[in-house]
Amino acid sequence: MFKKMEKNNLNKIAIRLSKPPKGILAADESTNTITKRFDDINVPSNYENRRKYRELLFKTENLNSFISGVILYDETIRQSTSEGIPFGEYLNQQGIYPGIKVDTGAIQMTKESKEKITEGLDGLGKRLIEYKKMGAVFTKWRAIIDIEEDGAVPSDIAIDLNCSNLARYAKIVQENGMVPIVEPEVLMDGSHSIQKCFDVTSEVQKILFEKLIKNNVSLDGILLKPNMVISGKKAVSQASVSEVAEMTLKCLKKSVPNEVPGIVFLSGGQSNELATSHLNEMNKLDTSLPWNLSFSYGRALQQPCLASWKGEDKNILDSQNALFKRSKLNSSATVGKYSEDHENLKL
Ligand code: 5MM
Repeated sequence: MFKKMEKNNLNKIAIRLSKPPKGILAADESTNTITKRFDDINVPSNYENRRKYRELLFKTENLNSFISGVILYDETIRQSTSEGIPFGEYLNQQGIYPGIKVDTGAIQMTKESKEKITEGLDGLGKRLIEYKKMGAVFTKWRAIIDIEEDGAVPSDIAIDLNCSNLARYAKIVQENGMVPIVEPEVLMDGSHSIQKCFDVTSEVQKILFEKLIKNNVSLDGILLKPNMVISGKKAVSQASVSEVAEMTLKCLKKSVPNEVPGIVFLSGGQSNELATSHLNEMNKLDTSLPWNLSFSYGRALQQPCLASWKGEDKNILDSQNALFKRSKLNSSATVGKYSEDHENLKL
């Protein structure tokens, strides 16, 4: 009985997190990553500046109209607003689900290999108990799959090990009553074609779902966070918006079982506008998909916001307006109602 209730609860949360017109804000940059972002705007990456920046994001007025959940980093979930309200509690008060990144990062697979494997399974159960007490209801784990021209990368072993870890992670998270976001990211670095991205993404998702099923993960209590099927960043010929939308949907229909409640894309280094256009096109193309199709963007929501902030209090409102705008436009894209003209509208 308890198990059934728990399963229903996970399904409800996964649906609420991915249901249009809302999506997820990925604000789970590790200290290394946020330091790189702060370096770009000449802001020192210290504990207080990271806290201030996250506070700015979460206090954006009416963010909850477009954002269903926020993914936090370990340091961030332990921080509070300037009034002393812990971020997990603050987000819950706003009707936004707090989530937590629980992988501990990716390391080189072997000394000889250029490929990476994501770690973080040791002690995961114990960490989840603590995160749950801090208000987190969902989690995220990101595996990174690279593509190289020579065809040797990705190797079968890199796909296999990363998918096994994702499946083991998802099982532990569900056993602790939280929704796992499963993120197998096929990187868009390199000069490969969209067809190559399609082939690798399809293979990775096929193996991932085999492993999830073997590990008895309830597919109706997870969210998939995939890359879109897209040309490599350095490819001479770049696929059009409609090609990206068609090939991404073709890949997902082939690999993702209907029980999965939602698919929330990562932006992976696409421009803000393209990340929005691609999502919009997919939601326009097919209105009878078996899963919710939304976003869980990091850079494509935060880039303009960081650029306007520059670490100065006088810029907080402008910076929040920039986050509000990208959240609203991506929200429109979840229902196929975005148009490029909206980029110029005053919101
Ligand atoms: C926000 O960045 C996340 C954490 O990255 P690191 O562990 O490398 O610091 C990242 O996992 C993110 O949640 C996803 O890649 C989606 O972000 P983008 O920028 O690709 O939309």
